[in-house]
Order: sequence, then C-alpha cells, then structure tokens
Amino acid sequence: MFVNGVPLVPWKLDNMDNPSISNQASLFRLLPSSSSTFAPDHDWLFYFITWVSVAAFAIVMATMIYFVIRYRRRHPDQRAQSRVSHSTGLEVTWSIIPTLIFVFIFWYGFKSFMDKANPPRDAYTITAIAWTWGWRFSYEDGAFESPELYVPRDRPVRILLTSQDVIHSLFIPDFRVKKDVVPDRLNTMWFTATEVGTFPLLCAEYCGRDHSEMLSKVHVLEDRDFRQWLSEERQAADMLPPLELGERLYVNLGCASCHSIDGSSISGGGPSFLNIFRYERPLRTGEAVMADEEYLRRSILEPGAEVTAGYNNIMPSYAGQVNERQLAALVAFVKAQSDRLTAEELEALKRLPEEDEESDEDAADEEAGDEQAQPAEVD
Ligand code: HEC
Ligand SMILES: [Cu+2]
Repeated sequence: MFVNGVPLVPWKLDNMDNPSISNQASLFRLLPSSSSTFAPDHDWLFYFITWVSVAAFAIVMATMIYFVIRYRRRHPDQRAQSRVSHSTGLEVTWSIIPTLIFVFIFWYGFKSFMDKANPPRDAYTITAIAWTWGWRFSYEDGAFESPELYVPRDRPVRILLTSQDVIHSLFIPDFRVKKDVVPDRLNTMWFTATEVGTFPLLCAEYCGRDHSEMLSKVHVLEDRDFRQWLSEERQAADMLPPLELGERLYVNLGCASCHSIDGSSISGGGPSFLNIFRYERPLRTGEAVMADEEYLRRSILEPGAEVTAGYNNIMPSYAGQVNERQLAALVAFVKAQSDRLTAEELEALKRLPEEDEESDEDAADEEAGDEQAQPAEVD
C-alpha cells in the first residue's frame, strides 16, 4: 500500500525526517532504516529466510505444475505407466538440504540472540520506566528524566527496563530491538546506534487500552552533543526555580498527558490544573476538600486517597518517583495555575529559593508508602 509514493508502514506514521540517513531504502522497504549495529545481521537473516521461502515455494509450485501437465491422464481408459513407490536418493536429498538450511538459520539466529543478550561492560546505562500510558527515561542515577530517549551515536547503550504498573514492551524498530518491560523485575536491552537522527519508539504489548498510544522518540546525538545535553539537563534540574522545574516535570513526568492547564479536559485523563489551588474540590465520596498545598502533595503521592468526583482512580502514584524538591516544584506548578494565588506568591515561585542547598540532596527516598495507585488488571 502506497500513499503519495510513500509506503504505508506503521513506523512512518510520525513523519520523522532523517535527512542524514542514507540507507532508508531497503528491499521493497519492508523494514525501517537500519540504524544500529544489530540491524545488518538481523536484516541479512530476515531476507535469507524470506528468499529461501520464496525459492522453496517456487520450486515446489513449478515442479507440481510441470508434473500435472506432463503426466496427466490423456484419455479416460489410460492406465498408470509405472509404480515407483520409493526413491532413496531423492528422499535423502530433500531431508539433508533443508536440515542444513535450518541448522544454519538456528546457528545464525542464536548467535545474534546471544549478542543482543550481552551488553558490553562499558555501555552507558539509562533506565526506562514504563507506566500507563507513557515512558520516562532516567539518566545518571536518576538525576533527571526525559519523556523521550536521548542516546549517543557509536557508543553501546544499555537500557534497564522497569514498569510502574503492568507489562509493557519497549520496541525501537530502526534498531531492531524489542524487550518486555515487567513490573518488579529489571530486564535489560542494549544497542549501539549508528545514525544521528530521530526514530520512533513504541510499546509493543498490545493487551491493555492505550499501549498503542505510548509513542515516543529516540534522539541519537553525536557523543559530544549528547554530553552537552546531559550537562544542560543536569544543570537545569539542579538550578531551576520551583515554577520552572515544575513546568519541566509536568511535561517530563507525563502529567501533561492527563492534565491540561487551560481548563480543557483530556479524555481518559484527569481534571485540568486550572483553578484547583484554594478551591473546594468535590470528591467521589460526596465530600469536598479545600485544595491546599497538603492536598496537592497527597494527590501526587497517594492519588487513590481522595479521588475527584467524576474521575476514576487511574493516576499512578509518584511516591518514590520524585524527590522532595521535585514534589515541591510540581505543587508550585499546580498552584501557579490558580487565580487565587496572589501576585507576590507567584513571584516567589519564580525565584530560586536562597540558601537551602542542602535540601535538594538526598530527599529522594521519601518513604511515603509505595503502594500502586491502580490495580494491575491489564498487562
Ligand atoms: C494517567 C493519567 C494521569 C497522570 C499521568 C497524572 N494524573 Fe493526576 N490525576 C489523574 C486523575 C484521573 C485524577 C482524578 C482522580 C484522582 O483524584 O485520583 C488526578 C488528580 C490529580 C490531582 C487532584 C486534582 C483535583 O481534582 O483536585 C492532582 C493535584 C494531580 N492529579 C496532579 C498530578 C501530577 C502533578 C502529575 C504528574 C506528576 C499527575 N497528576 C499525573 C490522572 C493522571
Ligand atoms: Cu505499554
């Protein structure tokens, strides 16, 4: 299927330009670009199996058609000319040749499988966290996170895979890697990207409502650009005033996919952040609470504790996922969306708090009861 001369394949959906990638056009464009060191081996075997199958099909069909015509019954009372029941030579041939082909396919596939299973020791490590429904990638021991994956080119990258809730599967078609992401278990994948560019990254575990919406991207940068990106992100995470950090986290932690800030409602998501702070919030139980700082904190750490009327308890808990500084920044961001916040208070959120350096450090493991916000009924 072609649309405007471009093959209609799922990994082209996002229309990502990669002008630098020369090898986009593989045979019939059956496969996406080959942009990791695994791709050539993988594709070679894929095409080998495809062509062996095509050849086997053609040989069997051609022989069959030839025999049907050559040995057909020519008149109604024609008898069989001979009764050959056995040919050792033929049988040995059609057993040995396919066996050799299958052993070769197994050996080649197993070799690639072992390569993919064993990351080199010096690989750069990134943690991928899957949640319903999105991804977060955590760098440098959790110093900061991003919703899209950034990796250096020509350097092995190891991804530790973990899930906050149900089973997901991390799939990067252009790199030919895919691995399940299982709650309470750490899986590993690795690759070495070979092309600078942007590639689709998706979830391939299609047994829950919105796994198909878990679309993200991998950005492959030159090593020096990657290092620069890392240091900028780290600096930004350390140096931002609360409101700015909060805004960044609102995007990076996926709040934006469920909460708008303009009053509009996001289907399958939660209430808009517009005018929550210092307003009465109606709860599912019929009661109402005044939304103060404490309420906002609780909503983030224990979303199931007070569920807003008209919504389901689908928000993941961020307890153990955010440190004190990040939590305060998120609360600041939600507060700033309310018209009941005074102008001076808003100004204060835009400034860096003076002299509280020591508080950004190790508040990371706030013990707030790491209970899951939702039952893991889909996987
Ligand atoms: C999967 C969708 C989803 C994500 C992601 C999500 N939330 Fe929520 N959130 C909800 C839903 C649904 C509710 C309403 C039900 C409830 O109170 O648990 C809610 C409620 C809230 C409330 C209380 C709102 C009110 O009506 O009083 C706050 C505050 C909040 N979320 C903050 C956040 C922050 C901050 C993040 C990101 C760190 C976030 N949420 C991520 C779905 C989500
Ligand atoms: Cu998923």
